[in-house]
Amino acid sequence: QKPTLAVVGATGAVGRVMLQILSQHADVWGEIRLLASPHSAGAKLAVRGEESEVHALSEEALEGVDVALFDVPDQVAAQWAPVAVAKGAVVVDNSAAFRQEADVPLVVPEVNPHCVRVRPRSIVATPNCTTLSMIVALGALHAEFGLTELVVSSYQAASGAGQRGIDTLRAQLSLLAAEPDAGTTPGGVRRAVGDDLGPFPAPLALNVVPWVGEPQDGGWSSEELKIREESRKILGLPDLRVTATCVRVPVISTHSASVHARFQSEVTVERAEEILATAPGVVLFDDPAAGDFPTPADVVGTDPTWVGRVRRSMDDPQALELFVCGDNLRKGSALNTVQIAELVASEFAPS
Ligand code: 11C
Repeated sequence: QKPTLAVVGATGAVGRVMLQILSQHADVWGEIRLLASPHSAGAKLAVRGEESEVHALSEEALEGVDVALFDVPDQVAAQWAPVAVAKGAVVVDNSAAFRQEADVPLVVPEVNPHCVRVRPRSIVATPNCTTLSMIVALGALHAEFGLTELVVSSYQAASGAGQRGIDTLRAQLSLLAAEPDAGTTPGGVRRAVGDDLGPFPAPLALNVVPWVGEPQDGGWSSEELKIREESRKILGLPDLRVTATCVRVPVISTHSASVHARFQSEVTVERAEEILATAPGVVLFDDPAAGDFPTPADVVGTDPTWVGRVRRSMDDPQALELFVCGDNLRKGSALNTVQIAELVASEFAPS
């Protein structure tokens, strides 16, 4: 019998992409049950070509579930993942609630698939979308060269902040379209978009905002610390030097990052490009003279991590500079979660 899957948070921006991916991948599931908060109960969503009703998350609704994908706020995951586990499910959680717990593996199937089998709490965590937009490419380079340091600047899309982030950016863009001079005077963009900034701390349209997440000690943001801690855990490098600056840009979906990666010994662009060109889940797209480099406009809706602008640092033969793009709703969240669930499903022997 094929395992029963629950999608918890099915109506959110990520949940809907999960349903698309489940409809596109080889079908390893029996029942797929859609769950969400009570106010979304009764909605109908398509999965595997059929309309399916969304039910309210409850203990009864988790009865008989073998694998549960969670895409809900941290506090909801912290409350409900243990309930799903108590009902017998393996939980694959896309929130930050469990990522740094020592007895919860943090898994990227192209990098550390073996970790999925060691899950003493029956919870497997999937990383933040910004970590995921670069870690598959970096994992491949690490396997060859041995990573010692990362310096990352992110360019994060509005959809990282969910449907509200997308709606806010679209509303600001339409307000600004009627104010052609708004971007030419101090405060002009702020006046045009008004006081409701949605989930962002500054206007996002016609702007870049050097802040993502919550304030942490030392002036860092929670997003910057997640990149550091998650990269260390996934790569199994607890002392990896990591510095990140996270920036929100007016893109609907697809996070990008500029990455300075330093290795244990000298690197060549030729070898790095061979590795990237053959690494599963990575596309090397790097011919700037021909206009070939990844951009969110081209990458959105695709699964791989796209890498371009590969250069050896001019002042450090042990370091590479890269520009990476990855769709934060696909590999950045929904796809990685589904891939992990499929690894778990492969443990269910056919009867
Ligand atoms: C953003 N990366 O772009 C964040 C969203 O820990 O899963 C995802 C937060 C997380 O705003």
